[in-house]
Amino acid sequence: MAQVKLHGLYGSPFVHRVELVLKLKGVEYEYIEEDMVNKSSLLLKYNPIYQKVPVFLHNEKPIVESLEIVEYIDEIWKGNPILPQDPYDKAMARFWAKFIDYKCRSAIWNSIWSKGEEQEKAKKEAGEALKILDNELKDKKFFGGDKIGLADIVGNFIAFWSGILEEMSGVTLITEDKYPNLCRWIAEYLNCSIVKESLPDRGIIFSYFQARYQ
Ligand SMILES: N[C@@H](CCC(=O)N[C@@H](CS)C(=O)NCC(=O)O)C(=O)O
Repeated sequence: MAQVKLHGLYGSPFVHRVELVLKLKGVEYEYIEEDMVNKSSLLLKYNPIYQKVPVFLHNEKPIVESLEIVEYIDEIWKGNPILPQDPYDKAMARFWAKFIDYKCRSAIWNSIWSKGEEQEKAKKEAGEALKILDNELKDKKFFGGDKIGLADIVGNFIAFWSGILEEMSGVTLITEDKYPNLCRWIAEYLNCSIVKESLPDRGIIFSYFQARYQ
């Protein structure tokens, strides 16, 4: 039987991406919680370049970076595919996943954690990116169509972590009146039983960010 291990960190949206895909595909795995203050020698050995989690091991072979891991899992375990077969649709799915990861996530993050002029700039950037996502979802249940796909999994940050950060900081970004399709998507996504099962505890994440914010 294949040996599958995941080095992770409770509450990490990147780790959660991998856990969700493993659950969607019914792959059993061993989970190893890492301590970011005192990184294990195995984490440093498997991910010497970035020294970050998630680190995924398949028969002792390490793979790092959540997007690469998620695509690898999708190729190895074919059931419940998260990427379409058609090359064009696949390219589009990757495009939206990267747009969410690099544009939206960082703009939302900077809107919360920066101050003054920098914060205003980040909020404007986040607003524009979220509008694009809202438009993309106007005729779709999920970014992946009728079922969860790569961009939905990468969007976990918007669906779960953003709301916590907004509430904790008092910075409002995602509202029903501005982004009705995105809000509908958030509700659909969070309502999926497999997503609910694998998300961390909201209260714990809230307290963690609150302590960091003060
Ligand atoms: N681009 C990476 C980001 C992973 C990442 O930032 N992981 C954080 C935990 S949420 C981490 O390991 N941080 C440790 C550090 O920065 O030292 C991915 O997609 O996997």
